Amino acid sequence: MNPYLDTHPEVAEAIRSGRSVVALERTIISHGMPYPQNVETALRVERVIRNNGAVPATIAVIGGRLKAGLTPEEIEYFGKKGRAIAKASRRDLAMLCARGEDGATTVTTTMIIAHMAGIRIFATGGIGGVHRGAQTTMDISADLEELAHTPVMVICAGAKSILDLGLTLEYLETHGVPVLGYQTKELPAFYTRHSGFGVDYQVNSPQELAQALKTQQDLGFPGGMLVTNPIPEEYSMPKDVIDAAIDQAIRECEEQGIHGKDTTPFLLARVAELTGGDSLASNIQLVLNNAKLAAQTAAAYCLL
Ligand code: PSU
Ligand code: MN
Repeated sequence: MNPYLDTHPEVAEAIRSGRSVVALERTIISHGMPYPQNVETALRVERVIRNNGAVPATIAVIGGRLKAGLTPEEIEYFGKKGRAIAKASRRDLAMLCARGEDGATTVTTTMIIAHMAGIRIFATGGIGGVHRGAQTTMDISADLEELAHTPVMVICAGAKSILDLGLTLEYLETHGVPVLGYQTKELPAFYTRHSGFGVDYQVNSPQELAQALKTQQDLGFPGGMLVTNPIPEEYSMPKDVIDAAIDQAIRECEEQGIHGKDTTPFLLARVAELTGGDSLASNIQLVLNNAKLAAQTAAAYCLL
């Protein structure tokens, strides 16, 4: 067992007894929404996981400890601190542990901690990818590299077109990460169901997803799988509204000279501000939708 890992007793017991567990990303609480809505949403996502037969393991770094599963008090603590808690990617984990600090995990670090704890399936909102203009900035999210190396299935709503979606797919192909579309052949773009890009395979049931994961593991492949689950039709946003907000946010990002680890949080916050409450409501709905599919897939995995 990793000396820096604290697995919540309920999560540890579920893993020991072969019950289904779903990991959740802390950024959903810290960086996506204001308090107290972030805490309410985090607890609601955990309830959806439970209602679909799995145990939730929300992941974070608290006081230099890698947490797989949080208590309601810890979720409250994180929600209150909000953006004051630093975004923690792979390169940050050793320093946070060494200094005993807090960190809000990204997709990358959630995958790392989930894998340490023995959790195979993880539900989130959107993943990082190849940024527009990466030809010169070399800004490519560590999420893609982690998907290539760490055997966790990530269930998301696709990627936002703050990224270059075409290059993101190319990168995943080069690194051998299968991109699966849940009941769709088209890569969803988070707020909208459409991107114009195709996925590698359409998969139609949680059972099929569970079988795909099991097979990849039986083959001894080291990496993960990316499942893209389109936002439910009734919550999807008009593509032109989102595209206009994203274009403006990217312009402002360039004008203000924002770069490095601050780029993604800046773009996400700006798009949310520009589109107001609509995008927040959509965001919550797609996370709930992904949590449900992840729990159903985890339950199906346990039966294999
Ligand atoms: N994209 C989204 N929502 C998110 C993120 C990206 O649509 O919440 C967050 C995730 O935590 C993701 C991280 O892992 O940003 C990627 O950051 P970067 O591009 O700096 O690697
Ligand atoms: Mn980056």
